[in-house]
Amino acid sequence: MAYVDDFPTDARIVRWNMAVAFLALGVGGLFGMVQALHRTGVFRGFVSSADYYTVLTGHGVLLALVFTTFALAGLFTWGVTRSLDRSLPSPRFSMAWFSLMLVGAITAAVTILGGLVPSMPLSADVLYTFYAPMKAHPLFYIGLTLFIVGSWLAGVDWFRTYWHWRGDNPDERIPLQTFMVLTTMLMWYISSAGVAVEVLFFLLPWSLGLIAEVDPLLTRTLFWYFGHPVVYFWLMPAYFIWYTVLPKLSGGRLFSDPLARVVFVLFLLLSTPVGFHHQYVDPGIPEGFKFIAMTNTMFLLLPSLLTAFTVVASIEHGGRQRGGEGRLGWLRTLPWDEPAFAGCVLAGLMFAAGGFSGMINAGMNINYLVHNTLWVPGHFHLTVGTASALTFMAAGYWLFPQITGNRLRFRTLATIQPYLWFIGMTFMSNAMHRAGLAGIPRRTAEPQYDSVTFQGVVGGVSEMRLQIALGGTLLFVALLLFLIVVFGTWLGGDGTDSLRVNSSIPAPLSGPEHSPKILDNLKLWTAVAIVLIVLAYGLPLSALVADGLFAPGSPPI
Ligand code: HAS
Ligand code: HEM
Ligand code: CU
Repeated sequence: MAYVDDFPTDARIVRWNMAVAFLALGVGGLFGMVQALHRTGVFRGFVSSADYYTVLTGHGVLLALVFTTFALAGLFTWGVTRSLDRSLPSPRFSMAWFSLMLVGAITAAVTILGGLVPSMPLSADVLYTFYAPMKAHPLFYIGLTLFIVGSWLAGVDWFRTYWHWRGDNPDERIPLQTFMVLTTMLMWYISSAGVAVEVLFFLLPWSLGLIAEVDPLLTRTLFWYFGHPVVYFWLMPAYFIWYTVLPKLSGGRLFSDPLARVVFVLFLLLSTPVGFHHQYVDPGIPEGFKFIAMTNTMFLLLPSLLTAFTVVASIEHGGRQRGGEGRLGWLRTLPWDEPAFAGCVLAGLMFAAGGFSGMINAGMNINYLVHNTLWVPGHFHLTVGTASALTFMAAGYWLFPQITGNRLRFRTLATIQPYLWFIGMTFMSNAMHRAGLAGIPRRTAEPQYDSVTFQGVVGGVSEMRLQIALGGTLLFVALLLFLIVVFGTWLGGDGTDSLRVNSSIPAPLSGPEHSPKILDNLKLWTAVAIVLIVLAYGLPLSALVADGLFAPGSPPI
């Protein structure tokens, strides 16, 4: 039986969330290609340089916020119901949070894109980081608020399902997928409180004209308090797939369930007290607290390094189960023509590179070299733009047959798609990193460098820009292939093929019984997380507000 037969109402929630996610991905990806072409200096016909920032805001918001969160909501709904083997308690409540998120996302998107239509009084050219001093139309902040409240309610839905299950199973360990969902959501509640305060107490009243000024440094600090953990909100659903689905796709089992739990607990503890690593160049924040953030960031590498070990060990186990031998021979027996597998593994490979550029970002001194250059988009197109995005697409290949009851269509397109994405991203991200080292800024429609000539291109700035444009175009083509496959599967099938999907997930090699029960004590970990945040943020934040909540600047501590 496929998931859609066992959980028809939940399958609908999963389908709708995934569909919205992938539509946002399509539109956002188109904007991305426009940006990549515009920045060559040659292919500028699509938007004017003034409109570039509207498009860039649309790209960031639709991809980094809308696509990721809806994909997470789809995957987590599937994971909770599957692993607890029970439906979400109330379909109406589930539709309510989904609708709230959707209305919020559409409101924000319309406000941004309204900026492209001169006769519309809307605009929100504030980029996806939206801190002051840039100001958007109030509707943008209202849309964001609805969206975030919707995501909170989604978490309530998953927690409620878990509590019902707990009532029937008082002594059992939390199933791994649900454990991952709950820890991720706890981290989300703690961190998104920062952005909620920023929007509700400062940006929205300011945009409505209720207060005259805000402290830009305070809004930036509140944003980055949220802005680092949000990157793990994008990553943890990808890890959720790498830990619980990828081993099976490889032909084996998860190497260690306890290690996976440790990783998610570490993310809950350490994701938030690191936000200052986005503010190394901000004046008004004492160096010592930046240093603490750097140290915490280096500790935060640990869960990802543990993941690299556990996930690769699980894949190796799969390869050996399939008959692979020798030190590297197991690599050859892996199912490279299976799009869900290839997508996850290629995403993992790119993430290894993205992780290394992240370590470079995190060093306080070397950050001064790369900050605000194209190096940074190079970094995050490997992380959120591939580790998360390509994994969500790969999960789509595996899940759409299960949530629609239809066999995957256009298999050949699906098979080449992850490779095309990988090649496109190799061009784009590598060139972005190089361009950043050459000092080319990010977030500009007018990078002040020589315009492209087709002679003498190799080795210079022009070559990097061309590679970005070439990579961006390949990525967009890959995106179109993906959309054809998933929407073709959903809309083009007749629902008779569901039995062709083997959706079972085998037990891990080392199960939860090999770990202490304290790992499942979510209250304890949440309390420790809050203590760490108070230590990292207490003093600098109190100094920022000491001279008045709305006054710019701060006295020295
Ligand atoms: Fe980052 C800026 C530091 C991870 C996203 N980051 C950004 C921005 C975004 C972003 C969007 O310290 C820009 C924000 C803006 O607009 O200004 N980042 C880090 C560090 C990590 C890191 C230390 N970032 C992420 C993830 C993201 C993300 C994850 C999204 C999903 N980042 C920074 C810093 C900045 C920054 C500074 C500020 C820069 C500036 O100056 O503005 C670490 O978490 C990375 C750890 C990762 C690893 C890699 C482990 C490898 C694995 C691969 C396993 C392999 C497999 C394949 C499965 C250590 C897990 C197997 C294959 C076989 C064939 C077997
Ligand atoms: C920024 C291209 C996919 C997230 C950019 C920029 C380019 C670009 C050229 C830099 C613009 C600038 O700094 O002036 C593309 C292309 C894509 C793609 C061609 C694929 C078709 C993605 C995906 C995500 C993503 C899948 C996330 C899931 C972002 C974010 C920014 C960005 C957050 C920063 C926006 C800002 O600075 O405010 N993209 N991108 N992109 N991209 Fe992408
Ligand atoms: Cu960060």
